[in-house]
Amino acid sequence: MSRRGRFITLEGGEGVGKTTNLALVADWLEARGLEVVRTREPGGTPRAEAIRALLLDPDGEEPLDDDAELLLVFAARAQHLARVIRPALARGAWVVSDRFTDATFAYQGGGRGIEASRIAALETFVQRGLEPDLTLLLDMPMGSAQQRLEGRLDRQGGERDRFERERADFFEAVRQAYLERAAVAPERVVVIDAAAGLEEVQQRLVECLEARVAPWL
Ligand code: Z5A
Repeated sequence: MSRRGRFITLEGGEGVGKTTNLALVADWLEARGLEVVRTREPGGTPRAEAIRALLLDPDGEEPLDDDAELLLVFAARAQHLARVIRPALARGAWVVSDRFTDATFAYQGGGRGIEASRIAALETFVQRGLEPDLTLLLDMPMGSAQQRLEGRLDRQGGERDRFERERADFFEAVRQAYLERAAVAPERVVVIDAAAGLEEVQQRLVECLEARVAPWL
């Protein structure tokens, strides 16, 4: 009987290096002969990416209601689970996702102030017990992450999305909510200090993969 693949997520506030380091994690797994699916949330399928566009579109005359935002996040997740994550895990592939439900507890819970019990109810409904095997939480003070983001916006251009337009206290609440999630689930969530230079952060990530993932292989 083939074994179910494993599910790894990268989490953290904006600009902490999730996208950059997802490549390192996926490459590390592929180098060990595993099939790896690289994906992201919100998104990961064409319909879920369409929902992502709705979520990130800056508010115009009609601001997006907080509950509507929460339901859209989970609608995208249901589609992503059905079309990408569950089939991949079932065939024995490993899935590495840039964000998953910890982001909902952090942004919609910590940032928007929605009660955790309402988010947990949707988590149960949509995920039916599926959760990541390992979550790498890249953590750094908000100001430094904002500077990285500014640097990228300066280099690549583009407008700030709906979330990037939020105020400093929103991002501080997001960071604290992430750290609280890590504190209650230390067996799943590993906090990585992401404030160091890229080389050092990646060395810490590799050490974590050696310690936590290598024993599963
Ligand atoms: N959202 C939500 O509200 N609820 C949910 O449930 C989910 C998501 C799943 C889009 O996510 C939004 O969706 C997000 C929350 C919301 N809000 N925002 N904003 P996203 O993941 O696509 O957005 P993001 O967090 O803004 O991603 P990002 O801007 O791509 O950041 P990142 O992936 O963490 O960082 P990066 O692109 O890898 O790195 C940023 C820059 O820093 C880049 O130039 C790198 O070269 C540089 N970098 C990276 N690491 C380092 C180090 N160590 N030193 C120096 N420079 C570095």
